[in-house]
Amino acid sequence: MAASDVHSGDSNTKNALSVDKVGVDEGPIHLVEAGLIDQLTGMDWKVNFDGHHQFEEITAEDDPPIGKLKNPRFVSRVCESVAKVVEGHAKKGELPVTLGGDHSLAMGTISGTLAAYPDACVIWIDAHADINTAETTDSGNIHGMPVSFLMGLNGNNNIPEFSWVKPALKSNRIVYIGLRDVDAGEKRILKENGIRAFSMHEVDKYGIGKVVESALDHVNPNRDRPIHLSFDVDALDPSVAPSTGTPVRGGLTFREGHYICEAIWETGCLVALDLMEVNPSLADAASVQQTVAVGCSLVRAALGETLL
Ligand code: NNH
Ligand code: MN
Ligand code: MN
Ligand code: MN
Repeated sequence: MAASDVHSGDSNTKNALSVDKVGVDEGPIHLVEAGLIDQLTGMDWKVNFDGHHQFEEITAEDDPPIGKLKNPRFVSRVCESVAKVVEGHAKKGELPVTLGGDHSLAMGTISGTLAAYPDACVIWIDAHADINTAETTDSGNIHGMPVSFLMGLNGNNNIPEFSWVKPALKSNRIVYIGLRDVDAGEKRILKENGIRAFSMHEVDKYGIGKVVESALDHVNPNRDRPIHLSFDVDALDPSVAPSTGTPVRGGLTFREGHYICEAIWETGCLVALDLMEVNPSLADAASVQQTVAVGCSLVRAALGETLL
């Protein structure tokens, strides 16, 4: 098996401006402490663990909102450095696994993947579409916006702090599975750009097998394009993955989540993986342990662990 590269990062400050998300930076530490690296090594992966990327924090006074965007300089700086790290590993033929941290990091990871593999497609597993723009966002949380930056929907990214983000992701190269909490502005953006999304309604109606097949047919009809899988654990039902910042009921079952990972692995096209939004600070110890165990298990499934 080729080398995989595991690293973790987080783009949330612990300052007062981000109290709503404090703790998500602990997620990667828990995943690693639960033994993820050894588990992958046991599956015959040669794992290069980069360690937990540390970033110089920018204080709240030095990072006031830009428009509605919270912690914009810090988030941008972290994502830009993650983009370089992912690009570097991908160009060496390694498979970067990024543990978050909040989902704004995908702005970095997907930028890195597309720099190494310009024809890559993205499979985004989430309760949310994360495609708000600087204009449509209500929360100002950049983790609700990474796709809009990757697609160049913010007036061609004319917010200077984010000008490094190349609008490299085309609307027909991303597909969503698991959506059930999509803001009104996001619904409009999805429609206007003709972006294919399989909500929980389609999962119920067709079953996960058919949904994954249709999603792949859309972004990767010949199964020859590199795939970046960005998995937000809040796609899973809160009964399966409770320790996350914005749980939404009616989510994917344990098996549906794993099936997605297994089916994408089976294509042989996976080139990068994100596991995001594990937040150990938001629940009791048993819920944290359960969520961390599911997170590790999803990563193993996406990297080829078989049931038989
Ligand atoms: N749509 C909301 C926002 O933009 C919530 C996004 N929250 C997420 N996304 N956890 O995955 O703030
Ligand atoms: Mn790395
Ligand atoms: Mn997300
Ligand atoms: Mn989400």
